[in-house]
This record gives sequence, structure tokens and C-alpha cells, in this order.
Amino acid sequence: MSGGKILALAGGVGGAKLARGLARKLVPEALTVVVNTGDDFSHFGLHVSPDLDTVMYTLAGRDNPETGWGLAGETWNFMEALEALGVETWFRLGDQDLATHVERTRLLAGGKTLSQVTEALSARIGVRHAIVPMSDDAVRTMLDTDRGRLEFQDYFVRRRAQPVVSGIDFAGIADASPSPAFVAALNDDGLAAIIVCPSNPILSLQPILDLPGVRALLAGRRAPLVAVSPIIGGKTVKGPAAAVMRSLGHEPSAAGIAAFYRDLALDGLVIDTVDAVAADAIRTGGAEVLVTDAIMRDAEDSARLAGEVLSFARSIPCRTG
Ligand code: FO1
Repeated sequence: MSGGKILALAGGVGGAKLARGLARKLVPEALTVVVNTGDDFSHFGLHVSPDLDTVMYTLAGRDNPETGWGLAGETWNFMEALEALGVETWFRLGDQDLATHVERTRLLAGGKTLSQVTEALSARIGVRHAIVPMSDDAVRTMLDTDRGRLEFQDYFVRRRAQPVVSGIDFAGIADASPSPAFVAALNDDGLAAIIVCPSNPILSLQPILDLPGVRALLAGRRAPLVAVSPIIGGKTVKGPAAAVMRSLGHEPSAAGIAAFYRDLALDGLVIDTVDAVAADAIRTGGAEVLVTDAIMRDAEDSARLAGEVLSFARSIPCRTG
């Protein structure tokens, strides 16, 4: 790919897969992946950052392809020992993964920011592209459901996303700031495109977009903003995005994704071939549309899609901003 820097906004599994493809196509200096931290929580006294770890493990090629989270080849002695002590183990912490949470907690306690901790952990695991938390401040996705107000992991993992969601908010976000590297990437004169990865638009990307100042920085952008739809044929490849969108009154479809991001004035939207019929209507909304195979079955697929997304973004007229 020709020059220019790429800023990718990502959440969990879908975002990590496209980030992996982008990392295959771009040298480390040309890619910054900003990751949702609304799923973070304190568990057994450990600071767990699921989306940061999913992106980090995936870019390191060490992710567990079956689960989409944690590490490949994991062992579970810690979990078994806890169960022997009568402790609940609904949130599975593998023995190797545990080391990440222990070290992250230790570095944070020593006064490092989450950005500094993420940079240190990524470097040690061999990831050379920049993985950046959306904020160094605590932002926590909370869900109002028919089972009461729940923390994200309680809703998503413990209760298997079964509760019906009537509202979502991001506790702490009003007092949070986008991380320094996130702001720097948005202000970088060499920015060639901003890619919204195919993560859950409400649970994973809205926390990033709602951070104070982010929408204003995006509105003043001087590079195209391109989103990749996480909804294919009316449902998500993985995760509860479609159900959550529906329960909050958004249509879980390619057109629904375009509508959800309308306030961003997307320059481009990437949709799957099964949703090609929606392309013209989306175009009338002002975004260019790329219709392609948007499913990432493996690393090759991720690289293919990333290449297509980058070419598409570069083909879109640059805003004056
Ligand atoms: N998801 C599950 O469904 N079950 C788990 O036991 C689980 C453990 C886990 C441990 C570390 C980690 O980084 C992620 C983990 N996840 C688990 C996934 C996590 O809940 C999701 O990745 C995000 O929060 C949603 O994108």
C-alpha cells in the first residue's frame, strides 16, 4: 500500500480479525489500533481488559480461534484449583492468560497508565503495531436489563447475553479523555484513513465514539472515515450485536449500520455481497459503498479484506476538513 497512516477503531473478535489483516498489509509505523475498554472489569482483584487482550493476542498470532478470546493451547489449572476452593469460575481465566492480567495489574499499581501497560505487554508478546486503549480513564459499559443493571461481563459471559437490554450507558465516560496516542493519531497530518472495524457498533464502538471530543475530532477529519459492517445478512458473525441493536431500536442490517453511523457522515461503508441490495440506498445517504466478501474465515481472509478496505478508503476523495 502507498504511504499514509491508518487509524483503526476496534472492539472484540471482529475488530481483532480486521486489525490482524491491516497489520499484515501495513508496516508498524503506519497503523494504530484503538481498542474499546468498556468491557474492562476487576475480577479477583485483577484488571482484565478483554478487548485489548483479544487484539493483542490476535496480532501476535496467539489467539484461540475456537473461542475468539484468550490464548491458543491454554491450560486451566488455576480454574480447577479455584473450583476446588468452591470459587465461581464463570469467567474463564487460562493459566497463560492469567499472567497477562497479573502483570497488567502489577504495572497499573506501579503507576503506569493503561496505554503504557498495553505498549509494554504488546512489545513483550512480539506485537510491533501500536495497540492503544481508547482511554486511560475508567469507562465501564453498564446495561439496564430485565435482570437489573448489570456490568458488561456479568451480562455477556455470566448470563450469556440472555437478559433483555433496555438501556446501555458507559459509566465514567463524561470524565474520561481519549488516550494520548488516540488523539495524536486523529491529529496526525499523515492520516490517510480511519477504519471502523466490524465490531459491535453499540457495545464496542459507541464507547470509543462517545468519549468527549472524539466525535468533534472525527468531524474535523482530513481523511476518509470508512466502516466495515459487522452485520451480514441481518445477523452478526459472532456475538450479540444484532440482538442488542434490535432491543435498542436499531435495525440489525447493513442499512441499519449505515443509519447507526449517520451522525459520523461516513465516507464509505463496506458490506457483504448478501447485502448488495442495500447498496444504492446507502449511497443516497452519502457514503460510498464497497460490496465484497466481508467474512474473515482465517488470517488470509483478514488480509484480503484489509487490502480491499484500504484500497477502497484510498479511492474516496479526501475531505478538506
Ligand atoms: N468470554 C466468554 O464467553 N466466556 C469466558 O469465560 C471468557 C473469558 C475471558 C477471559 C479473558 C478475556 O480477555 C476475554 C474473555 N471472554 C470470555 C471474552 C470477553 O467476555 C469478550 O471478549 C469481550 O468482553 C466482548 O468482546
